[in-house]
Amino acid sequence: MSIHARPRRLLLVNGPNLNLLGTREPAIYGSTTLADVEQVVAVTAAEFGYEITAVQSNHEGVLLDAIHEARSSCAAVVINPGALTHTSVALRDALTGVGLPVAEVHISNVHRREEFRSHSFISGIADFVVAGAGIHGYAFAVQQLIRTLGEPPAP
Ligand code: CA2
Repeated sequence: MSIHARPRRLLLVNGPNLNLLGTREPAIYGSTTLADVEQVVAVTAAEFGYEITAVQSNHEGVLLDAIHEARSSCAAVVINPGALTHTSVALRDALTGVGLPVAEVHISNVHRREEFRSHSFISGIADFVVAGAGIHGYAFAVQQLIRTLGEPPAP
């Protein structure tokens, strides 16, 4: 049992191309921007007394490094891995490696789109998955993660 208190901070990870939110494909991803997403997550976390560290990158290694750093600085991870969802064993291994609770979020309903989007390398190690709820999915993910942080681990 660690003597250190768990940090009241969440890591928000957005993967490749999510910096384009609000600029194209509004029928799929809506018209809100990445800044809106980060704001929603920060406000929701603040309601529970949590702060956030937000990272978006189009480079997989940057995301891996941010996840590794979260091991000591954050209590849980909210991640929309973008297309890396469907390709990245490295991202899955990084999340498993740090051992923090993980919420996987997708803005669109990946199961109603091309078949290749239905497979996720992340879902099998995530605590839960939210898909198709737009950016509200991020707010739900924060609420649910913080709820479970207050509970003892499942047997
Ligand atoms: O639905 C999601 O949140 C996704 O993670 C978004 C990824 C996609 O590859 C996943 O299958 C599902 C793509 C993010 C790209 O976002 C854009 C936003 C606006 C314009 C172009 C891309």
